[in-house]
Amino acid sequence: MAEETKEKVVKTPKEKKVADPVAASMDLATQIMIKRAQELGVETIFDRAENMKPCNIGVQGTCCKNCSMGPCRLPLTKSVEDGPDERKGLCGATANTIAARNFARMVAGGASAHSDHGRCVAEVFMAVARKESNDYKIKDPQKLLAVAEALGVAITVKTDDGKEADRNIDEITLEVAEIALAEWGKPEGELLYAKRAPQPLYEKWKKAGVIPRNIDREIVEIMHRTHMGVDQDYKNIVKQCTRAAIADGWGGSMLATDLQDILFGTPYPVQSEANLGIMKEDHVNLIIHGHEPVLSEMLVAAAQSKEMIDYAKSMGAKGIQLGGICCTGNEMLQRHGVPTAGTFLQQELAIITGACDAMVVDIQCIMQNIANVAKCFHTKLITTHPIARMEQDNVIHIEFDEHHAMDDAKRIVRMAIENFKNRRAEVMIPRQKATQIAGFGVESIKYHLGGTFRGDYYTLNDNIINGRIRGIAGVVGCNNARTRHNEGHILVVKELIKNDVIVLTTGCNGIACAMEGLLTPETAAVYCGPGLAEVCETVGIPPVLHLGSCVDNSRILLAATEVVKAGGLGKDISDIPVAGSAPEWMSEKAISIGHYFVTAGVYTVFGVTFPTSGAPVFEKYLFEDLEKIYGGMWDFEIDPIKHAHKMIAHIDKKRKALGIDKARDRVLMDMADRMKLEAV
Ligand code: BF8
Repeated sequence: MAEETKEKVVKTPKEKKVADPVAASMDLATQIMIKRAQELGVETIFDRAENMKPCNIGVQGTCCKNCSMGPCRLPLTKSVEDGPDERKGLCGATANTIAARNFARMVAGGASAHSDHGRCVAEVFMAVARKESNDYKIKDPQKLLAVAEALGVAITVKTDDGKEADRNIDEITLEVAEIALAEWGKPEGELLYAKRAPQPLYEKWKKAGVIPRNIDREIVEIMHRTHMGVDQDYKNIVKQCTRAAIADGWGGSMLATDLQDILFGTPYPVQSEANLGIMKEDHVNLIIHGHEPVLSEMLVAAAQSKEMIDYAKSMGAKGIQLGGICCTGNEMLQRHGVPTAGTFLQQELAIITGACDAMVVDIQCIMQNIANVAKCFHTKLITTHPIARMEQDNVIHIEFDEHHAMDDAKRIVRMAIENFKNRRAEVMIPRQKATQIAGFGVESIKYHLGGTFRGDYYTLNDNIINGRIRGIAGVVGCNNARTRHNEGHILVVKELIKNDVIVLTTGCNGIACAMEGLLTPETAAVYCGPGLAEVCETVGIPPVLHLGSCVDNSRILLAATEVVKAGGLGKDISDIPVAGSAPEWMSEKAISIGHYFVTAGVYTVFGVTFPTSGAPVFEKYLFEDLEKIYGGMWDFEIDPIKHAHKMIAHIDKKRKALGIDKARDRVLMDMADRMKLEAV
C-alpha cells in the first residue's frame, strides 16, 4: 500500500469497564459502596481490577528482572511429562532458579515489613525503658516478666543473705529493651526465641541449618543470594528464605506482639462491631489504617479525652467515632474494642461514605489511590510515618514521634474535628455492621478453655482427643481484588467449623469473619458441627477466635506450642491435627507467614494464585518435599470448599497417626493418659 493511501489509524482509548458490585464482593455494605462510587464517578480498586489483567508470566513466578539484560520471561508452555525443561534466561537461570529467587524475595519483603514494625515497637520500648517518653508506660508487668524469662533476662536477684528477691522492674525493662533490640543485628549467636519452639522443632531447624542468626541478616542475605549470578540452587535459596521466615515468625513478629502487649496491654476478649456501618453521620469519623499500634494507641487515648470530645461537640458533632481498617484496626480492636470499619479492600469505600473526616495512615497495605479518592471528598488524609509518604499534594504529613506522642495525636484528632463542618458530598453510610467478640490470645485461650481452676490447654487437647473438636485451623491473610471480596474467607471458615474444626484467625480474615457475624458465641449453634458447637456453648467462646493483626500470627505459633506442651497430641507442632490457610492472600507478608507456618510443621493452603506455578519442579519441592524436613508443606487450592477439605483431610491424617481417629468414650484425661496416647 502506497504511503499516501495509508489510512491513519487513530486508536481511541477503550472505554473503562466498571466492576459488577455483586460479583466483586459478597458483602452487602461493600456492594452498596462500590455502586455509590460508580454513581459519583469515583474509581476504586474493584473497577481497576476489571481494566488491568495481571501478567500471565509474573503470576507464574517465572519473570526475572534482577538485572538489566531482562526481564527474562519463562512462561510454562508444556507439561513436565513432555520432556526436559529447557527454558532459561540470558544468564542460563532456570525456571526453578527464577521462581525460587522471586519467592525468596517475597519472603524478604514480608519478613522485613513485620520485622521493621517490630523494631519500631522495640525502639519505643527502649524510650520507655530509658524514661524518655512520658506518654507510654508498661501496662502489663506480668507479660514483661514472662518475656524477660524468654529472653534470658534475670527477674530475681540473690540478696546478701543468699535468698532470692525480685529484681528492680526498671532494670529488667532496660535489659529486655537492650536484648530485644539486639535481636535485629547482633553479630553472633542465634535468634533467642527459636528456643520457644517445641524442642523437636528446634532440633529439626538445627539439623537443616536454618536457625536465624539475627533478623536483619537473614533478610539482607536473601537480597544478596538472589542478586544476578549468586545462588542458583532452588533448594539452597529456600533454605535461606526459611531462615528469614523463621526470623519473622519467631523473631520480628513475635517481638512486635510481645512488646506491644507489654506496652499497650495483653488483649482479653472484648465486644465490638465491624463493617462500614460503624461510622456515624452525626459524629466526627476518624478512620485509622495501617499496622503499627504505636500511634493508634495515642489516637484512641486522645479521641476519648474529655478535651477532644468537648471540642468535637463545640464543632457541632455528637462525639468522635473511631474506626479501624486493616491491622491497626485489629490492634485497636483487641485492646480497646474500637470497632472495625473494614478490610483491606474497603479502605477507599470508607472515604466514599462522605463521612470520613480524616483518615490517618501509618505503614503497610495502604493503597495510594486513597489520596485520589480523598480529593473527591472533604477527607483529610494524613500520613504519619517517615518511611510511608505519598506524592499527591492533598496529603498532609504529620510525622509521629514517640517522644511527643500525645501532642501529635491531639493535633491529628483536632484536624479531624475541625474538618467535620467541611463535608461536601451527601453522606451515605451503609447500615450493615455485625457484633464481634475479639481479643483472644495465648493467655486468654488458656483461661477460657480451662478457667481459673484448670487454666491451661488441657481442655482443648482433651476435646481434640475425644473428637468433639476435630482439629485446629489458622485461617489468616488479606483480601485480593482478583477474587470476590471475602467469599474465600467466609466459605473456607464456615466449612471448617461445620466440620468441627476450631478456627484461629488474624488480619483481614479476622475482619471478614467479624463482618459476617462469625465472631460471636451464638454463631456456634448456627454454623458448627455438633462437637465444636457443644464446646463453644459450654465455655462461651466463638468457634472462630480472633487473635489480632498479622504480626499476631506469632500468637498462633505459641498457641500451637502450648497444645504440644499440654500433651496427648504428639511431641511437635507437625504431629497436631492443625492446618493453615490464606484464602485471599495478596501481600508478600502472607508468603513469609505461610513459610514460617510450613517450616513450623503446619500444612498450609493458599488460594487465588500461587507464585511458583511456572516452575513445577520447584513447586513440588515446596508442596511435597518440605514435609520430609519440617513436617509441614505448602498447597494451593482456589475453590474454597475443596480448600477447606484439603485442610480437613490433613487434620484427619494427623488424627490417624495419633490413633485418635476412632470414636472414643469422652473421658477427662490426665497427663498420664496423654502420655500413654503419645506412645500409640
Ligand atoms: O498485615 S491481612 S491485607 S492488613 S497484609 Fe494487609 Fe493482608 Fe490485611 Fe494486615 Ni496482613
